[in-house]
Amino acid sequence: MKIDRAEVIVTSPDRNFVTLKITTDDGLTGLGDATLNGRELAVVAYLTEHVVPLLIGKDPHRIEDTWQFLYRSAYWRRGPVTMAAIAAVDVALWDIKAKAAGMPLYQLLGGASREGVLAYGHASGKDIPELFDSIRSHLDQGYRAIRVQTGVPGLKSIYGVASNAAAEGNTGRRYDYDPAQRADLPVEEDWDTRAYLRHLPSVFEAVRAEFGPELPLLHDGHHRMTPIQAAKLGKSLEPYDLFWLEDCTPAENQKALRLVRQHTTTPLAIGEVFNTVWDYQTLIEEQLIDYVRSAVTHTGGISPMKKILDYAAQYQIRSGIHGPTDISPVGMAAAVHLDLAIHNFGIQEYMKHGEMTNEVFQQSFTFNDGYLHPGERPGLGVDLDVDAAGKYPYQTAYLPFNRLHDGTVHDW
Ligand code: EZ4
Ligand code: CO
Repeated sequence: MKIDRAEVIVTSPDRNFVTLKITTDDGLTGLGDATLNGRELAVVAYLTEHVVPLLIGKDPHRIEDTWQFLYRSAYWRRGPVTMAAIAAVDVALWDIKAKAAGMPLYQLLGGASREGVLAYGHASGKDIPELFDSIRSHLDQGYRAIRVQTGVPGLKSIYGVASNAAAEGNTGRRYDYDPAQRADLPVEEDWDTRAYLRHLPSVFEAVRAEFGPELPLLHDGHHRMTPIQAAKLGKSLEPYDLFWLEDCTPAENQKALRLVRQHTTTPLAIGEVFNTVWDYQTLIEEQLIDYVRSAVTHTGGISPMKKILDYAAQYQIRSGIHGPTDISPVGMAAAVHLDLAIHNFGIQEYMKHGEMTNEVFQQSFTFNDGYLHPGERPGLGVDLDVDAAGKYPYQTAYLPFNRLHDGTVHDW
């Protein structure tokens, strides 16, 4: 079997997605997600200009060799653009191999280690009543684990709070709230860490009082704190028994987590912006985190994710694979197959995609009673309708950014 062609499909149903489709000479197709939110076209160029020409005529079964060749022959290693491009190839080749074997992909990764994959959803509100409504609506949808984000008094617009998100871009053009933040320029939000640190414990106190001690609750700090601020937050949230506190610091400085860890037993999750095992080396070896947050889509695909998670397992660190809506259904399916197969599964982030996205990507994975399952179709179990994709052309999309009240740019 040989790779006959590889196409890069860009589409924007609800939001932008970049998909690699590899077709073999005997007609098998494989899909890989290459979506890098806000920098989509950089990955498109990397794939079409530099990767696709190298794939034609190659044996699609040689997944590891292809991965090593793309990683090492580039000379310029790592980085989100490179690793998203390699991930798309890796996942598409796993899709082809599993279809050739006539098995769902998780069977090739060792088979099921569980019946289903516990997923968490994103509840949010600008204030406590709105947050409670959102939690109730998630519970009604079947979610059994919930991420909690709220507005902070004094701040206009804040990460993770749907109804509070900036409705106006910097262009003067008005946008209805677009969860994909498709905008011609980045939207400016405001931030004040001290106000956030004062407010958040009272939110979790209210949520525990209303919803009881059992429900797993998560929170995302979105890289905004210094190590000592993160330590303080972890400590002040201990009475509310979080499942995890995510991205408490910008974790490029892995050693900073030593300080956080010394001060709190709140479990820590890090890594959605990481792209190789090297980003985790100190965090895993020194057991400074509890959950690995990488996305299959941004970390070079299923092959390296399996290695990172096997390494983490030696230290009793579990998976918490990134799964916001900017991971396409193809990237989600890859994550869910891996989640089902590995022993050290922790939890899977899952926000439902919109109707237009589901029209473009037909999926076999299911969400029932709080658990995801990849389904039993051979391969990943996702098809892409090229005609439907063509109806939704790419739209410029920048992520928002933060400024402090004195105008200083801050981590978003
Ligand atoms: O902000 O994927 O935990 N989830 C997250 C996400 C990220 C987006 C950025 O593209 O932090 O919502
Ligand atoms: Co996050």
